[in-house]
Amino acid sequence: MSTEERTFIAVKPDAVQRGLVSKVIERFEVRGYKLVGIKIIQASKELLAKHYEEHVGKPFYPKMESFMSSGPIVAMCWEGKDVVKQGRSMLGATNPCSSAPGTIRGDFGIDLGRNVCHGSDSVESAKREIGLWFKDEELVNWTSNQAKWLQ
Ligand code: FUP
Repeated sequence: MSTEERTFIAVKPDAVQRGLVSKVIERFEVRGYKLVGIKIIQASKELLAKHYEEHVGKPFYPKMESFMSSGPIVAMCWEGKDVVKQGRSMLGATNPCSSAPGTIRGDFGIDLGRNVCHGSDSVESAKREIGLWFKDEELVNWTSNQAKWLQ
């Protein structure tokens, strides 16, 4: 297991349907982060309930569950310096109406539900979410020469 910080980033069904997967990947790649896990997955209600455990039971949950299970999600694990915090700032505010231009949600998001992507909000949640979406053997430890310039 790498000692580098890792985060969980998911491209949500709206963005997969709209052909925005490569845009999200590109932003993390050009920022110098390292992709250590990626897969396309149709999320079950059980997985979503674990992922969004703090929101289960809230009024908006059924609509969000239906949206998040409406099509495939691209689940990714990215690694690098301060990637959890930087990843959140690259995503932008949760509601695309308030996310700054230049952020992923600010550039591509439609509304609070269809907000393109998810990113872990702390190192703790990142560990929990990576464990939910990936098996250990699906994460690859590799050395990027580019990363040497970014430490
Ligand atoms: P984030 O950490 O940015 O994913 O934001 P939250 O944990 O606050 O919300 C998780 C997801 O719930 C958001 F991506 C959008 C959705 N949501 C709604 O659809 N309606 C709400 O009122 C609040 C959140």
